[in-house]
Amino acid sequence: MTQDLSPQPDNDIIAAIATAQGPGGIGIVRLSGVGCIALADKIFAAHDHQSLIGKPGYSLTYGRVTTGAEALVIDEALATIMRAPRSYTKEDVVELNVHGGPTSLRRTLELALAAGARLAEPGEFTRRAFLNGRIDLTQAEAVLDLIEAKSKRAGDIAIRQLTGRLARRIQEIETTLTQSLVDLEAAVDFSDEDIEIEPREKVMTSVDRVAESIDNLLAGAADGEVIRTGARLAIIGRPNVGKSSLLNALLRRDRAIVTPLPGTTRDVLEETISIDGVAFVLIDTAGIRHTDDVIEKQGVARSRRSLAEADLAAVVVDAVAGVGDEDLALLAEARALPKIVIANKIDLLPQAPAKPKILNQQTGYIGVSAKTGMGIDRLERALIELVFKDGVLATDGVLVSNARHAEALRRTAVAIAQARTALSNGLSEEFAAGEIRTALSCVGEISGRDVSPDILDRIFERFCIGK
Ligand SMILES: Nc1nc2c(ncn2[C@@H]2O[C@H](COP(=O)(O)OP(=O)(O)OP(=O)(O)O)[C@@H](O)[C@H]2O)c(=O)[nH]1
Ligand SMILES: [Mg+2]
Repeated sequence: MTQDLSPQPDNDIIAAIATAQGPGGIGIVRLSGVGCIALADKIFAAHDHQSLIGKPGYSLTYGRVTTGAEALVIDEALATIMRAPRSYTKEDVVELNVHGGPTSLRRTLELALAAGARLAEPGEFTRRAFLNGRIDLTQAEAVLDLIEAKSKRAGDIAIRQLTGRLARRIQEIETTLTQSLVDLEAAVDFSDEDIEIEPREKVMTSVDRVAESIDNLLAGAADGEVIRTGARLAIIGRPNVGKSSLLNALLRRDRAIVTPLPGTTRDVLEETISIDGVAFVLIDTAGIRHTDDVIEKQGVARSRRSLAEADLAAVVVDAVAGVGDEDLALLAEARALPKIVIANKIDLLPQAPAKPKILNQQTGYIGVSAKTGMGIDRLERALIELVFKDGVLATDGVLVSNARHAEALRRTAVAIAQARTALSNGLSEEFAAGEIRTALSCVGEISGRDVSPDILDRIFERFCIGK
């Protein structure tokens, strides 16, 4: 797509509270757009009696937020001035640091609105940063990922993406594909003339390189997504095997009710923990068995639903009783998921149990005691191994963590493969050129170079107002 078809940013003055709701030491009202510094002058009186409009970029001015007319003081404040294009949005930006808490912030915002600003839409500051070309779409999305990061690793991926690592890889792909397209089009245009262009080999080599780069990106995509969102681990098993005790042991606090009575847990309970910097959502469920109890029946149905929605399953069995038919039936129910069998209550055995022969080789088996904490570290390591392929946590390379990106990359790869086939089968360059154009439009969705306003709306509506 040509640059002028891409959506153009508004540059009217937008305003929003940029900090979290609730009381806090400091809260920030942010303004962006042409004329926002002059607007800030109307609601801010500097201690040195000078106007903000005369201040340089990246300066901080002490003063007060006041209503213009009666000069009623709302709060003490510091005004930060950032001048276009050296700001978050590439526009003039003013940030008024007032005291946190709803009153000062809301009154300051209302004054800004009364002075002519418009309330920002969710994500509108970041959207402007994207539309003004300061960041690409992967970086804009990384802002949200970073804000929402549930674990250290998720934060690591987000910050890498925010600093443009994925953006650069996508750009390399775009550049190579664009060059290939130019070469192919030249070959089409000059096909009648007797000039020596041998674009086929050149394009095939380039296209192979791009295909390899996409394969590498896609190889880690599933792991990246899990790191970003957290892995959902359903803890299932017969009643009384110690599922709730295990949840408590992993959390290291008494979260779930534990009793010697089978059928204690009725509702599904979720808690997030971080193992080796990765978030796991632990889901404690009602023990699965046949029952006529109305409440327990609903609990069992919910257990099954949790299992269906999980990424991983931990099938808990009683170490003393061993793996019985009912446990095997549960394992079969969890067959679609990566899973581990946890033999709990090993404190009641003289020695740790061996893995039963009936379990297949892929299914991990680990003995623990939720009561004494024995084996819990090993279980944590096993859970990390269960989700991630070798080495993904060690890599500091580019990790695709967003399903939208992975999906567009897959379509890019398909188009490239078709271009490759067309070329090696000796079809006219025009076929290949058509496929390369499709591939370019798919990668363009990732960078945001070629993206529809709908997709942009969908991405930015997930942001909060003020970001
Ligand atoms: N000795 C021993 N007892 C345990 C262990 N883990 C749990 N228990 C006991 O087993 C009983 C059942 O534990 P829960 O954690 O409530 O079991 P559950 O699987 O959640 O049971 P339901 O919610 O009824 O399905 C309780 O009396 C626990 O104290 C363990 O590792 N060793
Ligand atoms: Mg329970």
